[in-house]
Amino acid sequence: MAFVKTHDISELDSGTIGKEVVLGGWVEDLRKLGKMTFITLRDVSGISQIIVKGDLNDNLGELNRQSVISVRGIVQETKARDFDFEIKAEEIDVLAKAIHPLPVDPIGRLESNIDTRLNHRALDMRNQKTASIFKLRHHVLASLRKTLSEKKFIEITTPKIIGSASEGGANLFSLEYFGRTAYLAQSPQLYKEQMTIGLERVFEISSFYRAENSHTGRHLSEFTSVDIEAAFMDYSDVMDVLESLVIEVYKYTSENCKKEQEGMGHTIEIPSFPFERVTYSQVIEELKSVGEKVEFGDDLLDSHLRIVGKNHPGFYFLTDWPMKLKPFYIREKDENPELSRSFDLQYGYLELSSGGTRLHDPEMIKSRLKEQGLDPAQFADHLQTFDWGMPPHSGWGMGLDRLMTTLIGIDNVREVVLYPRDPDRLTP
Ligand code: AMO
Repeated sequence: MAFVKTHDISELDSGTIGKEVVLGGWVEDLRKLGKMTFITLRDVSGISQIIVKGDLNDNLGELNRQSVISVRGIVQETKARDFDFEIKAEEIDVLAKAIHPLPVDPIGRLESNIDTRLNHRALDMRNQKTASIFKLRHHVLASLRKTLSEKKFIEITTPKIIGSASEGGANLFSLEYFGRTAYLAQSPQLYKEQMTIGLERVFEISSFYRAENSHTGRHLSEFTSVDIEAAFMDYSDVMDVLESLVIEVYKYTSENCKKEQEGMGHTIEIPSFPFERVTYSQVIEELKSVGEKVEFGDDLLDSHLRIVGKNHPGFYFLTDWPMKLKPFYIREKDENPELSRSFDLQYGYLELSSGGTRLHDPEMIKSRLKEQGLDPAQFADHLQTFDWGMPPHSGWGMGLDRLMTTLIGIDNVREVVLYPRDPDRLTP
């Protein structure tokens, strides 16, 4: 049984004509014309036509769509429209048979709803639209890592099992940990801040966990966060980093992911920049001017953000939020301590990222913790690091899954996550 490939389909070129190759993949289509069989073979890189004359081997009669085969044969030119080359088969091995009916149609001719597709995600991945999304995601991650490395950020991996909350007490998943209670990390917030002591600029791309009972297209219980933290930077500096990172992701994928865009049926458009910077106070005035009952200090509801998103389409920063709406680690503005040095990056109504300048006076952090009903004693490990020469620092966290939806022009993060976890979904 030959199952080790000599080539991926995309590697066939004029130089391989007349040569013997071994390909492997899935039977996407199968047509018999007299004594000839025409197979469309798909592998991760593309499709090829296989021409089989007569019965090459005994089990070929049982061959059906989506079974896995390996083909040994000679590459030749083709007149068929959909293929660059074809293979004159000399040997075909059926490596695994697909059992029909399959729960979703991997060709996508029969559309399945998202729940059915997620319940059979591995098979859904043979659908070119789905596969293109995850290939794109791979390139997005590569682009983010490349740009952040060029900006001298060091990639770190912080613990996901933690002893106390990093973002305050709400939305924490707890678990039994050798007789104690532990939690799943909501973000790398405290660790990434601590790492600025030695590494100055750090980033992390990892899964984080929120026990939010939200049933929307943008909330998951397990999401991928891109986080940075940088010493000697203010919030406007890390906004610049974020803006150039987002623009670079769009440019990189628009140029390097042509096949993926074709597969998704979506063209990636590079957004205009610099992104607008709108203050929270400006937005409150905008909302009041259209009759919304909202005052300085109120959090912006989804309905508010939909109005604001219409006024500021595309990417924009929403800056200078009231301190009372911000987590304990965010620093106030010197000229107006009611306001914070903070921002969200918005895409229309969608919040993609939030961040800001951090407090770096431990006494201030303690009093902010108390104000927010949190116990400073629970944060002792973190607070002691501020006595070891903590530099002023700023950072942000961005939802990778949400960023992906903006690139693709869709509104459900479940499309871009392999096996999404939400209040209703824990399997597969
Ligand atoms: P925040 O809680 O705003 O900030 O989260 C940052 C970004 O993470 C994404 N996000 C989510 N994505 C999907 N499902 C969720 N349940 C979910 N929750 C958050 C969003 C959001 O903008 N420590 C701070 C960041 C910082 O200041 O560095 C934090 O976690 O895109």
